Amino acid sequence: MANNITFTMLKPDSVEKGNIGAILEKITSSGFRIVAMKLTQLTTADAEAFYAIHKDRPFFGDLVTYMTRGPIVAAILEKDNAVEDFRALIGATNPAEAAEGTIRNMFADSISENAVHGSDSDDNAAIESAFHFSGREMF
Ligand code: IDP
Ligand code: MG
Repeated sequence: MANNITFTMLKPDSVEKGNIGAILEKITSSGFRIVAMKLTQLTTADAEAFYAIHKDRPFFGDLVTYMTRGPIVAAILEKDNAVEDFRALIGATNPAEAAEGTIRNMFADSISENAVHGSDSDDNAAIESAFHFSGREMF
């Protein structure tokens, strides 16, 4: 797939805190076009599959509990160099290390509850987009 799409989730803490609008504004004003978007909730099986790469990490159980405890906003975003530019926009996994003005710096509370997901490669952007959306939900 071309290097112009990435996949994001506004995680349950962002929805709970009423930050959907503010985070989407930051994303679109940074030049990302919304290709697909929905409010949805992960099942335990969904979260375990989505984060399967982390299944042996000590935080895996807490991660699945966190990611399934309430609705999320899932979206596909388009921009040149989307994966790398979006990772720069969200900042480091640990918000304490995220640069000033990044989404995690502004909206995240901790390394575990860090507001947003961003794909880490073009391959994963394609896999994660297909996990959440059918072709007819993409515009
Ligand atoms: P990323 O979201 O920045 O790509 P990953 O290392 O892929 O970070 O981890 C996936 C998610 O798992 C993180 O966004 C965070 O919610 C959680 N996580 C990562 N590392 C830790 C940790 O050390 N403690 C608790 N939760 C963590
Ligand atoms: Mg990751």
